[in-house]
Amino acid sequence: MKVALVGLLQSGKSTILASLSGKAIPAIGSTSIEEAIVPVPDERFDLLTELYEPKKITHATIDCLDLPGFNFTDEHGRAAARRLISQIRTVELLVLVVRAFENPSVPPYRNTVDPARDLAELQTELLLADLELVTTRITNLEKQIHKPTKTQARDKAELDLQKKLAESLESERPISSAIETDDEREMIKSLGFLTLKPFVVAVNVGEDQLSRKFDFTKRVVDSVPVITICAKLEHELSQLDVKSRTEFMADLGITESAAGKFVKGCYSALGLISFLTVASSELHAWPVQEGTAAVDAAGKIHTDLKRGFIRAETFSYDELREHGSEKALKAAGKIRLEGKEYVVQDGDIINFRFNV
Ligand SMILES: Nc1nc2c(ncn2[C@@H]2O[C@H](COP(=O)(O)OP(=O)(O)OP(=O)(O)O)[C@@H](O)[C@H]2O)c(=O)[nH]1
Ligand SMILES: [Mg+2]
Repeated sequence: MKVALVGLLQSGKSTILASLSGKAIPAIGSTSIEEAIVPVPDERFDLLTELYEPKKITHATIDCLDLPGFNFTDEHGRAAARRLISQIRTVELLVLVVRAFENPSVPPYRNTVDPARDLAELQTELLLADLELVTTRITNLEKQIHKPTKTQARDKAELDLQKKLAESLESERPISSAIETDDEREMIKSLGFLTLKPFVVAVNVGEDQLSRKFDFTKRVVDSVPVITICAKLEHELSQLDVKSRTEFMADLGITESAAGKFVKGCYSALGLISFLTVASSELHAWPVQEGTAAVDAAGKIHTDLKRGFIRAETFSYDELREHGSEKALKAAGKIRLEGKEYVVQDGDIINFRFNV
């Protein structure tokens, strides 16, 4: 899964990512896109490791792009931002990072710290970037439809759709709100519209604002996850050993790590859940779309498992914890043999039986 951290100048993107990935923070003013892998923390791994003593543990991972901050206050900055934006059209999810922290040594964007305004500006710029793409596409299609090509009917349909999208963007509504059918979605899939992508808002708060709540209802709908992270603090925490970190977090009243919040936000925006396997002495977490059938989940692991799928031997993590061991679960009749169509649930522990 690929996500991009985008935000205005010095909103704390690189510090957030460094605290999640352990990678060093790139120098301020860096103009290149950095990439870092964030391991997905899974609290279920602790008990499973204790019970199964796996030789290998494989976390799911999120591939994160860290973009240089956008600066829309002058032409040079706008051009640079446009170039960067064109490079993130293939990511699946955007994390919009906005600054809420005060720091006298880091001058704020447009001279004041205002996360709601910054979020609005970011969203408007994403809309404008999409509008530019739609406009170009309309110009091309208008020429194209006069040629008697095989795709003429399709091109005409797409032209109508692009005009509808232009209208939506011009009235400041994202493409996601204008798409009505799967067919429409399919028609524009390859263009990578930014305002069609799911997104998460990450508010970078100061050390003294850890429990501050933000209301962005005018800018985002309820289903958009809003997470708050204190990048500076989290980065300091990430440098500590596990014991000191746990103590420190307890002292500060932090109940969930930044990585936990970040990953939950991304999974929720993308509609992902994870199932687990403990086969061949390897503990492995697998992210899948909510609603995935067992046979397709098997295919995530290997095509052979999908092709030769017989049954999914399944139990839930919660029941395992409750009963204490797989043996006790078996005795209680809690291990199910599910078929191809079974809808995989978050925390299912699955052993696929297959035959090829
Ligand atoms: N006080 C405080 N300072 C922070 C926080 N997060 C980031 N900073 C500081 O803000 C500056 C910018 O942080 P970065 O993480 O480099 O921000 P960025 O968004 O990656 O910056 P660009 O890529 O240059 O746009 C650094 O000096 C950080 O130390 C925070 O939560 N609190
Ligand atoms: Mg940066």
